[in-house]
Amino acid sequence: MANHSRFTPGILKKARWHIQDNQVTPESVFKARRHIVKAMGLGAIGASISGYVQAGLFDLFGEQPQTSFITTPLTFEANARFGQDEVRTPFDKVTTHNNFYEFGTSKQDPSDNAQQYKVEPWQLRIEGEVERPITLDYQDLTKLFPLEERIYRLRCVEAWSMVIPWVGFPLAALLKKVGVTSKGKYVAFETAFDPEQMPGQKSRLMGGGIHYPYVEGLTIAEAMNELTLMSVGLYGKTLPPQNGAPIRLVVPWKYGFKSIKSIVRIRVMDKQPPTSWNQLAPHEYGFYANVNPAVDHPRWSQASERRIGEGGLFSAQRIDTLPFNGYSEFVASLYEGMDLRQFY
Ligand SMILES: Nc1nc2c(c(=O)[nH]1)N[C@H]1C(S)=C(S)[C@@H](COP(=O)(O)O)O[C@H]1N2
Ligand SMILES: [Mo]
Repeated sequence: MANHSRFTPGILKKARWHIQDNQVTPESVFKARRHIVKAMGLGAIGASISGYVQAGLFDLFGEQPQTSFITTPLTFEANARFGQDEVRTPFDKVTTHNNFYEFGTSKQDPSDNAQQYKVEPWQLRIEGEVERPITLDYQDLTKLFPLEERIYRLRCVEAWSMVIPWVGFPLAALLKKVGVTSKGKYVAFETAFDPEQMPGQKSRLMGGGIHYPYVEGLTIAEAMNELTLMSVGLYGKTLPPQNGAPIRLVVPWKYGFKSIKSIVRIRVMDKQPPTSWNQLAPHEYGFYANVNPAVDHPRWSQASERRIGEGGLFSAQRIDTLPFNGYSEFVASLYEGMDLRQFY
């Protein structure tokens, strides 16, 4: 993928996405907040307190509420299960170091070019091998299912990683609502196609050669796994456009390119759907794309990764990459008996 990022578009530079200081949640605030929660005897952060209490703690530090459509209290229970203790990548890194080729191929392009992206009205259609196909409107995305925070590692195939507190609901909840038929073996996802708003879809150069719309897919077992999240927010707020507003997939044990952004269509199918990076470079990017330190990318090692934290990209800490990105206990059984070198 790195090789496809060599073009610097140099056009359509709009004002940089501006984050006011009082809207940033720096790591120091989280550490202090954690301290206070402990001092108050509330136990591990997130394990036992509601979103409202957390919001109250934010207020203690004088943070301004940011426009957000997430108005219901979040639950935090899942974090105790999935590893809540890792240091979160700061908000400003999560929202300015992105891959979203519809808005350009450099890491800064999405935050520079996606700010005007209109997500309302939005329609997300769920169809195919389902008993009750539905179309969700913008409001439904944050109102139809209870929302949880899920602090997950995100491991990009380019060998960098982050820790991101997503907000969302399990994809399984949505699939149960529509009812998968006995023929449903795979789930296909499709990003919005809107070249007027997405400059990368207009210019082959700016869009990195991907054939749009961007498409992705999972097996039905992967889609139903408890880790698989439909995300509508991060850091407790509505998803910024560069991170895939208004709704994107998050599959934490797979390379980041599986976590498709700004989804308009989910189709349950009887056969394996095509996927964008596999179409572009099939020998480099497979359908499964499970994080695997033992299987190198043809052009670079996957044994370690740069964890993006407080400092600049080049001060990022290099750490070992874990099989299934550290989520083996939840997902390894899905691939029992499979040769992960062949099904990369
Ligand atoms: N539609 C679409 N979805 C996408 C991409 C993209 O270019 N277009 N990039 C993927 C890649 S390579 C990664 S690493 C993640 C990055 O998510 P983030 O920018 O929110 O960290 O989004 C994935 N989803
Ligand atoms: Mo990625």
